[in-house]
Amino acid sequence: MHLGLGSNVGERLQHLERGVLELRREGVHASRLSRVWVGAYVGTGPAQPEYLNAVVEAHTSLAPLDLLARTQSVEARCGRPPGTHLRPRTLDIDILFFGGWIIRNSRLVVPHPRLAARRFVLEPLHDVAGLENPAWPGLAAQLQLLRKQQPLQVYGALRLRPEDREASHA
Ligand code: PH2
Ligand code: MG
Ligand code: MG
Repeated sequence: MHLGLGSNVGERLQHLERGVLELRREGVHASRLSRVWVGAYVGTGPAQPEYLNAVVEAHTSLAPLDLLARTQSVEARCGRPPGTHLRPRTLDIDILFFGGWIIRNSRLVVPHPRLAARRFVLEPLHDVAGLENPAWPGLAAQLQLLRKQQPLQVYGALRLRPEDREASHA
């Protein structure tokens, strides 16, 4: 499964790192970490500070809705109050893919419905996974297009000690 992490408030890199560690305490084990990317807020509404984004490839025995509940409790523990959807936040964790599953219910839609419109998702996803997923064909071509439209740069790496993770992108 693949999770997208984003932060645009406070110590952004630390929030992403804490997210990876807290996820593991919830039974969500990162096996690959993307590089950390930096770019302007993408979306409508009032302007927002610049984001750091990363993608984690992880394994878990949790069912999708249980995984969603755990990601939300990690967001809360990392300082994100409820009701900050579409607002600046210390930590956002989105379920991008759950293997090749297609899930649509009132609480969860997977693959993440906006992932193909966001370079800040596809670029780090490409770091950890390549872009071929049966649940969403055509992402490699889509990334080529977004590279001309949405500026994004490599910011650095998640500073997790080797014993803090099971494997890494590097
Ligand atoms: N998340 C959003 C909306 N816009 N823009 C960037 N650059 N990074 C994000 O993580 C992001 C966004 C909604 O969650
Ligand atoms: Mg999001
Ligand atoms: Mg979210």
